[in-house]
Amino acid sequence: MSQSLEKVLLVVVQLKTDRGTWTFDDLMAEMEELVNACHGTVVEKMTCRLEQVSSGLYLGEGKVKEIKELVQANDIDTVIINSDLKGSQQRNLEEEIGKKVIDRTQLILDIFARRAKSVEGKMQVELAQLEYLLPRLVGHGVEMSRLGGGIGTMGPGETKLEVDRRRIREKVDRLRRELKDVTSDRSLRRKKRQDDGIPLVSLVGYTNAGKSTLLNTLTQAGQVTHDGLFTTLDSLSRQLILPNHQKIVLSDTVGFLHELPHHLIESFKATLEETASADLLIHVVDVSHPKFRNLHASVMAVLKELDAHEKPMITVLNKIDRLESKAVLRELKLTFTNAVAVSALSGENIPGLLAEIAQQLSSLLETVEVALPLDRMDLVNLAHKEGHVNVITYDSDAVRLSASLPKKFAGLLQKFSIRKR
Ligand SMILES: Nc1nc2c(ncn2[C@@H]2O[C@H](COP(=O)(O)OP(=O)(O)OP(=O)(O)O)[C@@H](O)[C@H]2O)c(=O)[nH]1
Ligand SMILES: [Mg+2]
Repeated sequence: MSQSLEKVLLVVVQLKTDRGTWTFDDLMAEMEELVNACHGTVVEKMTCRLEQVSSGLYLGEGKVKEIKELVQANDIDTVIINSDLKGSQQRNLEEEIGKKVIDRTQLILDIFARRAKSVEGKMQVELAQLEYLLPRLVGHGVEMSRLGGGIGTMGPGETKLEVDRRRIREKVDRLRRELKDVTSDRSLRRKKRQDDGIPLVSLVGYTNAGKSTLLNTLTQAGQVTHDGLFTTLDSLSRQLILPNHQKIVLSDTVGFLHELPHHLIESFKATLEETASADLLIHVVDVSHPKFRNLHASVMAVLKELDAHEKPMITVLNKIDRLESKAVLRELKLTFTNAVAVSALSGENIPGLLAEIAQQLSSLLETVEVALPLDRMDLVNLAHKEGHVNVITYDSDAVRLSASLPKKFAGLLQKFSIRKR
C-alpha cells in the first residue's frame, strides 16, 4: 500500500555567526534530500538569516507569522527547520503554527530509525533517540506514561515526569550495557583478524558517495545501494585478495553528513571507532557533486572527532563517469591524499585502486627466502595459506621458498632464512 507523502515546509536558517562554505542553496538541497529519505515531500521552502536566536520561538515573530500563513495556504503537515531547537522552542513553535515542527536532528534520527536493520543498529538508533528525548521531556509526562508506570513504581512525592525521566535513564543505561556486549563480540573477532595479520581496510565517506557500490564492485558483496542519503547503516565486511595475493578485509559502514548530530556520533561510536581502527582508510568522494570539497571537509572533521584523521588514507575520486571533462582530475590528484580516480559503477580504473591499496599496505608484508627442513612441512603449508609463495623448490635436503607474508608469519619462518643479512 503506498503511503501518502507528508507535505513539508522547509525552513533553512543561517545564523549571522555562521561562517563557512555552505550557502543557503547547499543547505536547502541537502535538507530536501533528507526529507525525501523520510518519505516527505517539500512543497514550500523558506530561507531566513537570523541576527540572533529568540529564546522563546527561535525565529523572529514576523517569520513565524509568515510560516503560519504558508502552512495554511498550502495545507502543510510538517514544518522542518535545519537547526537544533530546544524542546521549549519546538513546543512554542508548534503552538503558534498549529502543526508539527521538527528540527534537523530529529529528521536525521527518523531516517536512521527507518533504515536500521541489525539488532545493533536498532539499539544504537534507539539510544540516540532516547538521549535526544530526555532533555526535552517537559510536560509530555502523560504521553510517556505508556512506556512504564504501574503499581509500586512511583516513589513518594515523585511526579509523573520524574518517573518518566528515571525510566528513560534506566533504559539508556540498559541499552548502553547491551550495546557494549554486542560490540565486544565484534571487537574480539576483529582482534583475531588483526592477530592473523589480515589488514582491515575501511570505506569511509559522505553518505551517497558510492561506498557500498565500491564494496560490491570489489567483492561482489551484494550490498544495497541507492541514490539517497543514509542507505547503509549496518557495517558489512568482506574478504578480498589483492592482485599481489595479499588478503585484506574490506568494510563498508554508515556514511557521514555535515554536522552529524552529536547523539548519533555518540551512539554509533562503537561502529565508527571500528572503522577508525582500520589499517587503511579509503575515503570515497563523489567528485560529480557540485560541492564535493565541502563534503570532503565534513568527513575529515568527523574523522578528526574519532581521532582517525591521520590514518593512512587513499582518496577515491568516485563517479568520474559523470564528469563532463576529466581535466579537473589532474589538479584533484595533487590536492587529495593518495588520490585515485575511479568509477565504482562502471569499474573504470578499479585496477589502479587495487594497486594503490597494495602499495599502501606493502609495509605490512615481508618477503622471506628460506630453506625449510623437510620435517617442517607445516611451515610450507603456512606460507601457502597465509601469504603468497613466489618460488618453491623441493630439494633432497630442504624445501626452498621465497614468499610474501604478513609480518607475524614471516617472523616464524625467519630462522630458516637463506638471505644474507
Ligand atoms: N554514475 C555513477 N554513480 C555511482 C557511482 N558510484 C555510486 N554511484 C551511485 O550513487 C548512489 C549512491 O551509491 P551508494 O553506493 O549507495 O553510496 P554510499 O556511499 O554507500 O551511501 P550511504 O550508504 O547512503 O552512505 C547510487 O545510486 C549508486 O548507483 C559511480 O561511480 N558512477
Ligand atoms: Mg552505502
